[in-house]
Amino acid sequence: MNKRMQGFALLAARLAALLVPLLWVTTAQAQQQTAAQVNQPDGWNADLLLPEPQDLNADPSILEFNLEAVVKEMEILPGKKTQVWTYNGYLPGPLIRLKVGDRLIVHFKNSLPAPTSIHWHGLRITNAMDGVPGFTQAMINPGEEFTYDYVVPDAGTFWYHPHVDSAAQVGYGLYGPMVVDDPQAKAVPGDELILLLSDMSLTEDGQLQDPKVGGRFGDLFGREGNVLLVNGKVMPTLKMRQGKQQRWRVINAARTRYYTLRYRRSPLVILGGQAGMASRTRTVNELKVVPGERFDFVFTPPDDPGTEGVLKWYPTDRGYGSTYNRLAEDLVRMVTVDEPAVTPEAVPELLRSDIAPLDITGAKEQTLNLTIGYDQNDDVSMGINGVHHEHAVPIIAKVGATQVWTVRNDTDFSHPFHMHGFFFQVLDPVEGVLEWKDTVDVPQHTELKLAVQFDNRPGMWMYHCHILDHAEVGMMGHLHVEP
Ligand SMILES: [Cu+2]
Repeated sequence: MNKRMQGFALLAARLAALLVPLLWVTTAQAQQQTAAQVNQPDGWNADLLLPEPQDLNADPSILEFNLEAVVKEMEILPGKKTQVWTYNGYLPGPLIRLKVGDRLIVHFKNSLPAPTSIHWHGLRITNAMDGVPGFTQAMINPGEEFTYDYVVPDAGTFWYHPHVDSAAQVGYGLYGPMVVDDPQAKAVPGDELILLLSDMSLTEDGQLQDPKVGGRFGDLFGREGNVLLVNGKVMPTLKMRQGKQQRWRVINAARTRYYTLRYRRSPLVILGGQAGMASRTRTVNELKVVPGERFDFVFTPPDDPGTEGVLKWYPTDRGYGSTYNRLAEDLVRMVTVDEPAVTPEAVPELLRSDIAPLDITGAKEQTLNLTIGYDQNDDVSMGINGVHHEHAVPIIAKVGATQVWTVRNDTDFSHPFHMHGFFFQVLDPVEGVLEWKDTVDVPQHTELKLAVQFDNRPGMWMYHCHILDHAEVGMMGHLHVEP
């Protein structure tokens, strides 16, 4: 081979070295499947599945079942026995799954050593079914029964829990998820995964901690459990495939704990959550979920095949001392199976067109100051406009009226504001996305304006801080909707 030929051969070899991987990459891309073409990995959600109740009613539009609140011994910490307060012996309680317009009949029995009730968080149901003893029903004493019977008017992710001694009872394990589907809702990619987040305060030997532990400081700061649970488990495993989307419905059922969720800063496409879908999607890399709040979003697994990670709880600034000296804590073991990555499907941007801003022309205005003080015994006493809920004078609203509530928080702690029975719109919403909510965070030293229209469900309704320790020491008010 002469010198010139050698030169050609070298050039050809270099070109080939450049082109072959290029061609290979192009072919590999052409061969990559889309998320729609593959299933989730086998047993992907096995560790996170929630039990569903046994339907006693043959009518497909009625779900009727027995629900018993009962103490059950469980192993939360390895090798330790805990007397958990449960619904039907499950932690969390059974998943209630309905369609818009379905009727729910729950034959509830209290087999606990204390009185209780069930509040159906976020549902726009009749006042008599709202589960607040002294206002909407009588207390359900140990051994007594009560039937909850109502029609579910709205789609969304909801949950249920006691409205009696709630900081203690929710802390002991009484909560369960509810999902109401709308068959007309916009189709979005992703297989559904319900993640009910909670925490529990346990002693080293696995006993439930005294719900008033920490005394005055516990009341003020709110009590965060030392054991983090996802669907009642410590560090469950989730399997996923890179690029194969999952639709997560996250519910914060903790008494006090705020959750900041992120996973390698991968985008979370928020669909809404509380009262079904929002008007359109918005995308975040990090999501704050406050007590009582729910989010519905599309998660795209970002990890390489055959690798593992951990979904963590990150400290959230909810006021004085809430992030100081605190580290991230583990929530879910995230296993990406060793199967080729797939190309994610597109998520539609517009989700629903039936939400318009409420007309607030001439709406009556109310100002609610969330307040913290001390009583004559020097115990923490919280309230609204300086009034403890035991002395609260109801806000009055006529059926059909629209009001604008300014919720002002001049305290050093954030307060998640929850209204029973009605949805509101936050005026000046995040990124202009319109959605219906029943729970929203009011960070320390800020205020929010909410518009709410009172439809024809008269009665006495509660609104309160969903840090349950705060509600217990008075941060709750009453709303009387008059016919
Ligand atoms: Cu609060």
